[in-house]
Amino acid sequence: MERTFLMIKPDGVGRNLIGEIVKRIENKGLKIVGAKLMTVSEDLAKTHYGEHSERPFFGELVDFITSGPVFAMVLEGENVVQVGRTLVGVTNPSESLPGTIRGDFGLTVGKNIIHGSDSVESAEKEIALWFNSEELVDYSLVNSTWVY
Ligand code: FUP
Repeated sequence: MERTFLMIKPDGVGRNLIGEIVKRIENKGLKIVGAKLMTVSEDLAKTHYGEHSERPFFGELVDFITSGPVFAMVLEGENVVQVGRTLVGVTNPSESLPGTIRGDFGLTVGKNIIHGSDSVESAEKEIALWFNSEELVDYSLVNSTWVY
């Protein structure tokens, strides 16, 4: 089964949006197989956003993501990378449609509430970067017959 990585950023955690976002994930029928509240080291932030290291906003991005706790999650489900991105919305919250997490709760690109892996390949890399294998739980949902 496909897996993806989602991370509620310091603005989402600081605005008490963990429950609201987890509710949307559960309502959609996705399975949370790992989750943790954590602070992000500068090293982890720089590795996670490595592809943006030459961009002018990189310093601010690293400062922001290390500024307070994040809520990191691994989700499992059919086509979950794409479904996760659909729930999250597009990068700029001002262009993200109502009904998406960024569209409903965000205003500026620098503080866009949540991260979601953008491909199966980056999901695999990000899960390995953020979670140890023993932090990921293998179990069945009660309603899995209906969801899958
Ligand atoms: P996304 O995959 O939607 O998170 O978007 P990107 O990987 O393109 O960008 C990663 C993060 O960089 C965004 F969440 C916010 C930040 N960013 C800016 O601050 N300014 C920009 O112009 C683009 C991205």
